[in-house]
Amino acid sequence: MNSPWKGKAKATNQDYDDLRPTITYRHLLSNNLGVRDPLRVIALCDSDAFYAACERVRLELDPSVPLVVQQWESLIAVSYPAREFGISRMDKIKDAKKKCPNLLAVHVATYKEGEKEPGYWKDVDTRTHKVSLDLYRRESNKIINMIKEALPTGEVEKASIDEAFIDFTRPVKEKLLERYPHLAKVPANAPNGTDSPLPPPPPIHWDDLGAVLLPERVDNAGEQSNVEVDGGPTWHDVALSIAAELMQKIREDIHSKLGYTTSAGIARNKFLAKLCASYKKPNSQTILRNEAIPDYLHPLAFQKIRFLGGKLGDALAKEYDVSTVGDLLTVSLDEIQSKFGENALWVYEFLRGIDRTEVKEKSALFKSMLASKNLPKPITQPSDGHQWIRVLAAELALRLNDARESMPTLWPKTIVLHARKGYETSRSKQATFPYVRNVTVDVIATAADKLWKELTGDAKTVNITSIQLAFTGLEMAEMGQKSIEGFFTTRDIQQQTSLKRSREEDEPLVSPENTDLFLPKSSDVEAVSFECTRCRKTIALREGQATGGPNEVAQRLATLRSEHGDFHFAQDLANSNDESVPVPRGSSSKRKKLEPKGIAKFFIRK
Ligand code: DCP
Ligand code: CA
Repeated sequence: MNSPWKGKAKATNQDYDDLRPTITYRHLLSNNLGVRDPLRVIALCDSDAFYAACERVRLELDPSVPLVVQQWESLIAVSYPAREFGISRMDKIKDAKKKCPNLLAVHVATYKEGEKEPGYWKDVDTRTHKVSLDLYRRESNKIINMIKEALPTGEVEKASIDEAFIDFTRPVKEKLLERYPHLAKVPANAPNGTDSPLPPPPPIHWDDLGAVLLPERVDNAGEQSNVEVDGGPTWHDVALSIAAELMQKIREDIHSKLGYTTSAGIARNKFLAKLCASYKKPNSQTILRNEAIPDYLHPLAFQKIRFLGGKLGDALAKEYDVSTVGDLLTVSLDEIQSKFGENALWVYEFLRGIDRTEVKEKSALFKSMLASKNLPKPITQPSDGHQWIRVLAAELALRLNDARESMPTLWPKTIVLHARKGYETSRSKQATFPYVRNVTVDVIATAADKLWKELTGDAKTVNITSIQLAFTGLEMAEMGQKSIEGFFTTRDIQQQTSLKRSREEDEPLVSPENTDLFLPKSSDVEAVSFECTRCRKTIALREGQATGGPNEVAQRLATLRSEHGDFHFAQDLANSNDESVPVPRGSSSKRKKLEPKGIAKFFIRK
C-alpha cells in the first residue's frame, strides 16, 4: 500500500525561513553570537587523494603520474590521474594494474623488526611488518598548521586525517570592517540604533572564487556566476564571498608550499559545508549560497547524509516510503516527532539545512599514544614476543619524538602493554615510565620487555593474537623557561630513573584482568578495538568481524567507531534540554543511566 505521504504537496522555500536574514550593525560588530550568528560562514577543506598525494610529494613526482597507495593487497588511496583509468579503492592491486599498466603502486610505509624508522621495503609481509601512517599524520599537521596560521582569529577543527572545518565568521567580519570602514559606526539617524539593518550590500564579483551554487541552477554551478538571485546579493553572500577569497588563498598557499591540492565547501554551517565540499573535486571549491540551499538539498538521497545513513534512515525510508530530502520535507514536525520522539527535531532541521553544531578545536594535547598489531600468526613461545615489542617500540619512539618537536617537554607517565587472545579481554601490565632525555627504541623496548615477562610469567607456551603498547598520562612537564636539554643533568636522570624503579617494584601492578586503563582512540589501522574518549569503554569488533585482511578489519572498525559516535550524538540530543544543541561533554552524570529513547534507539549502543 502506498504511504499517505508519497506524492504529497511539494515542499516550498517557505520551509526555510531565514535564507535572506537581515543583518544589523549589532550582528556585524559582535563576535559572540555563536551558532545563531546570521553572518556565520563555515568551510570544510578536504585534501585530494590524500595518501597518494603524500607519496607523490615524498617521491617528488609529476602530478600527472597515475599512482595508488597499497596496503598489503588492497588500495587505500587512488590519485586523480589513476582514477581516469577507472581505478577505485575497491580494486585489488592486480586489477588496478590491468586497468593501467603504467600504474605506480607505492606500498604504505611499514615498521620492520630491527629498524628504528618505518621504511619502504621490498619484502613487505603482514606477518613481519606493521603499517605506519606517520608520514600522513605529519603532512596532515603541516596543512592544519598552515590553515591556523593564516587565520589567527578563525576556529579550526581537524575533522579527520585530511579534513578540517574552519569557522570563518570572525576573520570575515574583520575583513568586512577593513573594506567598508563606515560600517564600524552606527549612523546617528539609524532608526533602531545598533539594531538597524546595514545599508544595501555592494555587488559581488564571484569570478575566480569557485563554483557558486545558485537556485535551480545547481547543475550549472560556476558557469553562471554573473546571474543574480532575485532580490540581489545579501550581506551573507558578501560574507561567503570573502570567506571564499580567504579559502582560495589558503588553498593556493598549501599547494605552493606543501604541494597538496585541496577541495573546499563554503556555506552557512558544518553540515552544508561538508555536503558541498565534494561537489567538484579535485582542486576546487564550491560556495553554497543560502538561497540555493533548498534546490541543492531537495534531490539528495537523504540516506547519504551522515546520521541518516544507518538504521534511522532505513526506518524513515520505510515509514514514509520516500528517498529524497524533498520527499521528507512534506512530513510535519508533529508527525516525525510522534513516530521518532521529541528529538527528531534535529532530523527535521538537518533536512532544512539547519545545523547548530560548533566548529571547535579539539584539545591539542592527547593523553596517550598507542601502537598495536594484530598478529597474522599467533605468538606461541614467550620468547617470540620480543620482535613485535621492538616493532611497536619503534613506532612509539617516532611518534613521541615527533610530538616533542612542538611540545618539547612531553613525557609519558606510564607505559602499558596489552596482549589479547582472540576476542578475550586483553591482559595488561603497566609501569611508571622512566624519565630519560632521549626516548629511544631501546629505552621503550627494555621497559616493554619487562612488562612482557611479567605478563607471560613462567608459562612455557602462550597464545597471543594481538599486542598493543601504549604510553599513557602524556603531559607537558613543568619546566619553566628551561629547555629539556638544560634541565636534566645525567645525574638527575640516573637518580630519577632509580627512584622510579624502586617505587615501581613496591607498587602492586594492575591485575591482568584490569582493562580500565585510559587508552586512546587508536588511529592505528590494525587495531581490533578502540577506547571511546567519551564513555571510556573499550569497543571491540565482535567475534568473526576481525577476520579477513587488515583493510577489511580496519574498515569494520571505522564503521563501528562511526556508529558509536552516532550513538553518542543521538544520546546527547535525547538528553539535551535545548533539543537542537548537543549537551556538552561531562555536563551531567545523570545522562549515563538514561536508556536510549526516541531517535537514540536507532543508533547502536555499545
Ligand atoms: N583512507 C583509508 N581507508 C579508507 C578510506 C580512506 O586508508 N577506507 C585514507 C586514505 C585516504 C585518506 O584516508 O587518502 C583520506 O580519505 P578520503 O576519503 O578523503 O579519500 P582521498 O583523500 O584519498 O580522496 P578524495 O580526493 O576523494 O577525498
Ligand atoms: Ca580527501
